[in-house]
Amino acid sequence: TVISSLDDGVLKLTLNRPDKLNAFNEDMHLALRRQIERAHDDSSVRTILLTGAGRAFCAGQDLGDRDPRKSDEKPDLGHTLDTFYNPTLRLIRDLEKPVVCAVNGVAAGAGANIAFACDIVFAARSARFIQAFSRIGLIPDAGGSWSLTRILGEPRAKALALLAEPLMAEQAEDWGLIWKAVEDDALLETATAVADRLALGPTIGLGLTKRLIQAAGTQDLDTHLDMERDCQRAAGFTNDYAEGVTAFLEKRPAVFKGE
Ligand code: LHQ
Repeated sequence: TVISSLDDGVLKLTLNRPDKLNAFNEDMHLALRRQIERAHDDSSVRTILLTGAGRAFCAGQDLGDRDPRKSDEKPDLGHTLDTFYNPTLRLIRDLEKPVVCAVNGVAAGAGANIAFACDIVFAARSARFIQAFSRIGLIPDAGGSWSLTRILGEPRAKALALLAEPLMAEQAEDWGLIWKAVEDDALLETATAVADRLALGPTIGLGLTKRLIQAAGTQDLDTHLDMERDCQRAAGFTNDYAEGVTAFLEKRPAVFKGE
């Protein structure tokens, strides 16, 4: 359900249930989580590139997986979030390596919000994002009610969530929800080039940068300046910093090893 390949430090993960528009069943949840855990543990992984097979990125939860009509008991969706979505969301945010997302087609429900949790998001011009939850009586999960509000502010977050209207890739770029909308046939090439570049970067410094930017929204400047000090201290101890400065002084490109 998830195709993985590791090339030159880029762990490419392709959600692969194309006839269900890559909707999540338990198998795909666990496969994706295993791969992100691997990225945490394996120093040869220096960047993740996440995309979808076929015409969609991801249609969110597989709504046919457990049909609520077929059970007498009401489903506990809080348990589903605790067991499947939230661990993955936390893993993506906590991974101190860049996660690039190439949204190749429609991203609906949790599928959209997983994309918004990634660090650098490209989308095909024809892709659309849908907060489909309100169509079926649910709330925006997978961090959506948090990230949409933080990125867009209440008026746009509320309209997207309450109306569940599709948001086209270009509009998502204009609103700052994603990094760039690109021509459909250039999507994978563009996202791969960026992932390749990041995988050759000073991984520890990039990871600390990600940590700082994520923390900035929730702490005051005083606390944050202390955190910058600590992170810069750690960055200054890396071999990549020594290499970066040496390469600059020698007027040659730096060769970072991610250590
Ligand atoms: C699907 C799905 C799908 C199954 C397309 N499931 N088959 C968390 C906690 C626990 C439970 C609940 O959920 C959550 C988080 C969530 O993500 S809730 C939101 C779940 N997602 C949705 O509500 C989106 C449902 N899908 C759609 O609205 C449309 O399929 C979109 C707008 C994504 C695409 O529309 P179209 O391009 O017109 O394609 P389609 O609707 O014809 O879909 C193609 C096939 O994929 C079709 O199957 P079929 O056998 O008829 O060819 C769909 O049934 C299947 N599919 N999404 N989520």
